[in-house]
Amino acid sequence: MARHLITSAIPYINGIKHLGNLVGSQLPADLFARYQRGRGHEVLFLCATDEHGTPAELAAAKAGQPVADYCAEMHAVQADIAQGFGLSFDHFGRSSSPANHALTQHFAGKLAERDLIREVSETQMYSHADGRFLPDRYIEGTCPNCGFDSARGDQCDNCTKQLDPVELINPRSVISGSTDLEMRATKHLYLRQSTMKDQLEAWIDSKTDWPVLTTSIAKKWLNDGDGLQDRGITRDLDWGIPVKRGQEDWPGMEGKVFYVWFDAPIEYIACAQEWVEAGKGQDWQRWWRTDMGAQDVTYTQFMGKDNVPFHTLSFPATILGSGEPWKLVDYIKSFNYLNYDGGQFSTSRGRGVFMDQALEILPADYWRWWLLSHAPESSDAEFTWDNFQASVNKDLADVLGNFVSRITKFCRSKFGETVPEGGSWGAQEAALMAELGQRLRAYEGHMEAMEVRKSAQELRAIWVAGNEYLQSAAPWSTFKENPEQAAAQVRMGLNLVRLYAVLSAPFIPFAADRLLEAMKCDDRSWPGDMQTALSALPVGHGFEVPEVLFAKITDEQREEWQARFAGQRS
Ligand code: B3M
Ligand code: ZN
Repeated sequence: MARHLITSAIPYINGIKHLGNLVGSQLPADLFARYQRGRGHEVLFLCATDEHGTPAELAAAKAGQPVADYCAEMHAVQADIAQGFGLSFDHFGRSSSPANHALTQHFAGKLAERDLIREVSETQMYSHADGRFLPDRYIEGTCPNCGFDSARGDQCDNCTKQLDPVELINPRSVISGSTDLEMRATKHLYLRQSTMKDQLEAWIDSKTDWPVLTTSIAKKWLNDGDGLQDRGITRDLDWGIPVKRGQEDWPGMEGKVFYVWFDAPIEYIACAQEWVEAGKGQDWQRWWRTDMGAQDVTYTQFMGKDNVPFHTLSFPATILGSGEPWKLVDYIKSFNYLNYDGGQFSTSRGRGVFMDQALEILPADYWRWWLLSHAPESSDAEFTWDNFQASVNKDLADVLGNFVSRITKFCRSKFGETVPEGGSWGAQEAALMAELGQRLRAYEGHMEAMEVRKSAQELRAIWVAGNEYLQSAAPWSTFKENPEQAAAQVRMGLNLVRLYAVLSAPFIPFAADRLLEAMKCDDRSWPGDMQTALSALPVGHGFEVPEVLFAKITDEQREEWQARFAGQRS
């Protein structure tokens, strides 16, 4: 049994995420976690809300709430929606947890001991109109790298470059819009990641199996211009983790907090501690400390491409720099963007479908299937309502749903709701099993490699094979001359339903549960040998015809939703 530590990028607390966010991290991470559990491996799958920094402060101010209250409320909202989507986190933590406070301060202390932090007296943007410093997202302007006119102080969303607010051209305050800004003196801590450049580069270079999307972004920031830059890891904000060296105060840093991107990845570790504190598990060190059991853990991270620099450079610099035996990531699966109906999803403009709205109109599995089978892996992808309707109706309703309905209903009408006796399997069944065996190995290969789209295609081909078998075996015709043989064919069909439930569960877990329930079976064991896997439901085993598994999306629905989600979420 292998051990898999899996983390998804932790979503910002500032509101409900859209489907583009979902498919870029949490959903594929869930697919992988469910698959590895299905294979019988030990999995710890962690996610959390990212509660610090300017996104949290700005959103709380907009909601007119104290930021701590806002975060507590939104955490519960996000946890609930995650559950609605079947995201099977072992724990959904909070980056504002006491565990993360302590651990973040611990890392800062270790880095300081090892001379990897320097204090810098610098000037920062101060807004007269707002009476405060404007770090990160409190400031917007034109990107000095690509010219995008709404780059934020900490990062350009267009070209992913990590920025410093003072680098922006034509800067303005996000709070008041004021351009009456002044450079004022303040003191901050910098992580000396430039001194770790060679070490980080050697590490990235050793990851020859990583997606090019991941390594190319890392290499770009390692080698572009003057190479890897030291990063400011503190901010003049009220909300966040107070700057300390371990448990000691840090002279000159009073009233300052750590930068959100310093503490957010540390939450991956703290989340495992929260998981233990919540009574859900024991021994978090076994997953995170290579001196305490984590040496045989495989650690995989999932994220959108804009998060890659922090995970390939800054966080590894923190971990390696500490000199302590923390587990480093083994594989980073990153994603491009999902666009929405001819434009971009936009949280600020309410454009696109958000997670709560998606669940209001259709069951989670419809979304899971479309999103995963169209995951933006090799390039950006686009959601359109036509495409969504076509995929759901064809793949889920016509192929899988129709198969299940035909075979179970036919059995009920001729043999009753039990697996029928008689006849035996011949050449046709042997050919089907050979094809399924081959396709299954391909499916496993793609899932292991986290090739999400290819996995979906293979799964669909597995469903199609069953449909084609049913079509050509045609038990409804066979029955007239040879009811015994028809019984054998029906036995195959019913066992395929169980097999499909097991294989499809990582993609469409709710439908899989309903199928197993209808087949009155809790045997979820992953198939090895096909003959055995397709004999799990023996002669005489009772079942029930399930309710319609997937309803088709009508043209009226499609048009209504397209209009409804064109913009302006209230
Ligand atoms: N919250 C950005 C995002 O949601 C950020 C990820 C943190 S991962 C440690 O895209
Ligand atoms: Zn840019």
